[in-house]
Amino acid sequence: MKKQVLVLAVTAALLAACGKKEEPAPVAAPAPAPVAAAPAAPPAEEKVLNIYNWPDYIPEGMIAAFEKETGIKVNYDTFETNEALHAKLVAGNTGYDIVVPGVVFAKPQIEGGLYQPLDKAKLTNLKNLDPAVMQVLSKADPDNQHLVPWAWSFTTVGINKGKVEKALGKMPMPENAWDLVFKPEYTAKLKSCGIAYLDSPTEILPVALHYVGKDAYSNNPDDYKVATDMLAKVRKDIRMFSSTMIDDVASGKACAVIGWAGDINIAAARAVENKSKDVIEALLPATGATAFFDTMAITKDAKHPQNAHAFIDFFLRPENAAAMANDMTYNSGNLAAKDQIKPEIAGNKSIFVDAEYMTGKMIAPGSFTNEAREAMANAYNRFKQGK
Ligand code: N2P
Repeated sequence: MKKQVLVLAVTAALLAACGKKEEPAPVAAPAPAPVAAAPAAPPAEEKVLNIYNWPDYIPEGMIAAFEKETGIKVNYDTFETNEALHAKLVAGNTGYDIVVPGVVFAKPQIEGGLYQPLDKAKLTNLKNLDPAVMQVLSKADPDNQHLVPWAWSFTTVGINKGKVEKALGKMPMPENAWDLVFKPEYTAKLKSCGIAYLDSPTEILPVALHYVGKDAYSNNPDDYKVATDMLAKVRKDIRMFSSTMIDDVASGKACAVIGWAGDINIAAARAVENKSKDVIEALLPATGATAFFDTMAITKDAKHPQNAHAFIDFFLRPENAAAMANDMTYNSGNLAAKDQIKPEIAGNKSIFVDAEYMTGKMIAPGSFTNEAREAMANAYNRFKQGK
């Protein structure tokens, strides 16, 4: 009864705010106040949590373990690009409590008021996080008020080694791995075994900009023109655009890709599981790759903020962060998980990247203005359509 009165009170306030003059309907008459009102306690949440994350990005069994421990039912949906998540958030009323934006997009989303600050008192496991990763996130989120890391990796070139070597014939592997996907001499050869690009303007333009000697996070549309002039020359050699290419790479449908190192490593493991002889590798290009950091954030209008905090704190436990690395080949920025990482994962330089490459070559995330993102999307679409 009490709840219904509250809902009606809110409706009445909204109507008043809209300047409507309707008489309240008889059913809306206020119910008698409860005799002794309980002291204000946070309203109990229904045992539900709605999460929106990228595909192939959570260890098997993690959701079930959380549900079992807390009795909270998790609804888990996926999106494939930052652009798709952004459009949904801007449209509003997503129904999601936790979403997982990349920091490049999280900055404008925080500035646009799309997230609520975290209640750090509820996050006892924050202490497990690597201060260096929090420092990266603070560029988008001053004082780390809204974001905690989900996972990080980098956008790079992935290859099916045997297929690429065969397609190149006498041509040696280039010194700079980006040549494989951006230089016509190479793409003309690799076309036969399949080149795949991620399907997102803000994934492809930054690495293309970097390749043509521009700032990967340039906000200048003139630079996009230089990048798309380069891309236009190889357009005919690109077999597919996909942000879910793990199986395509594992099954040999694509031999050279612009993809996420974590996904390329999953494809490598899958090829082994499938007893394929193919060796799949995520490369560390000589000129650098673009690091990305995906983060958990609680939406402004989340209906289950307490459950969201419970899930975030659960995820920050060392064993869960370790599972992200061991099962998903993604690094989660959790220092306390270190001792639980399997040696073959800890030794994989495309997961746990050397300090030298990290500081000398890896390109840190930047940010784009709304106008730049729009110009970038137009440039990318023209390129994709071959115009
Ligand atoms: C999907 C991983 C998404 C990483 N498997 C890019 N943000």
